[in-house]
Amino acid sequence: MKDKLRLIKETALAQIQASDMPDKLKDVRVKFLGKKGELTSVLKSMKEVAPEDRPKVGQWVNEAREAIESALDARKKEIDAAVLEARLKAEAIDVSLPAKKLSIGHRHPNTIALEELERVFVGLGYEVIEGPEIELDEYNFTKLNIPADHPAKDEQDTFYINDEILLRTQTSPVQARVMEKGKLPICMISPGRVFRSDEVDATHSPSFHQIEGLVIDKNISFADLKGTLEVFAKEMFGEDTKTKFRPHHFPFTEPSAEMDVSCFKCGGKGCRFCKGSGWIEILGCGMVHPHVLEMCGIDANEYTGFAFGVGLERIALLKYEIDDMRLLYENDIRFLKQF
Ligand code: 2NM
Repeated sequence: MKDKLRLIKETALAQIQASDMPDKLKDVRVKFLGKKGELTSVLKSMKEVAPEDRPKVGQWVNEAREAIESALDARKKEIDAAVLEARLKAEAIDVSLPAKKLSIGHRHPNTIALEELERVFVGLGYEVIEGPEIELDEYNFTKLNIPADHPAKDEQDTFYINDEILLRTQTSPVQARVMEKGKLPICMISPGRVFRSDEVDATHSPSFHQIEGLVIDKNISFADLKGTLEVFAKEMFGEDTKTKFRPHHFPFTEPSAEMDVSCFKCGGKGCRFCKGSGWIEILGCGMVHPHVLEMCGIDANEYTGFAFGVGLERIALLKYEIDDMRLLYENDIRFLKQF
């Protein structure tokens, strides 16, 4: 019996030493000390031992168990230490490696141009007011003196959701809504996304951005319009910029005009940039049509006003000398970062 126990103990100790992972060690523990383990089976066979020998044999079994247990504990400590060591090695941080660069993006040229333009008009006392991109036909067209048979209302030009609802083709419905509220005077710009059913090319997109301005008060004249837009042109394109107003037609203004600025590339002499003319077309404007004032609940005998509309992309393309509008929508950071 003594020999058998010694053999068990020595086998166990050898297997403990040979274990190099916590799982293997656990298997050894089960194999020798578990319920069906080898040492336990010796205890179970105690009835075959003569009664007077039992205390002695019991003591041997206990000694063997204690030896195996303390060997298991010692080996476990060694294995845990080795596993930890290996993990620390594997997870070591090389503090000399360069840090990952944080990419913080860049303001879009549209945004830069918009903020510049807002800075000018907010400086002149204008409020910035936004409104819905999905509009009623009534606000987008009717109240702006665009009658049912006007070509701008053609399905070719406008995205209709149904007979009454559409994607706004301009931001003037925002201004119609403000006029209708009846709080006067009004001095506002409304920037935002507008939609027209256009084919994509270098100068067209079905979705682009506009900034429209509106001033309404007593005694507002075309002189106020000219003076205001002249200040805007100089602030936006440089102190030496000249302006020119050409007669035009818009349904919501009368009289109406388009404003050109002297070419900021050649100073007006004529170059490739201004296609030899020395002038660059910038915006549309005019005195708000009395029909529009009346349809929006303003007494046209007492109040007058001017309005203007600027295409944001057009300004951004000009200012940053970009020759294709599609570049503005590709969101390529290498392109956007240049401005
Ligand atoms: C333009 C040109 C001329 C305009 C008119 C109005 C309103 F609401 F007062 F009728 N807002 N914007 C206007 C006038 C817009 O864009 C080229």
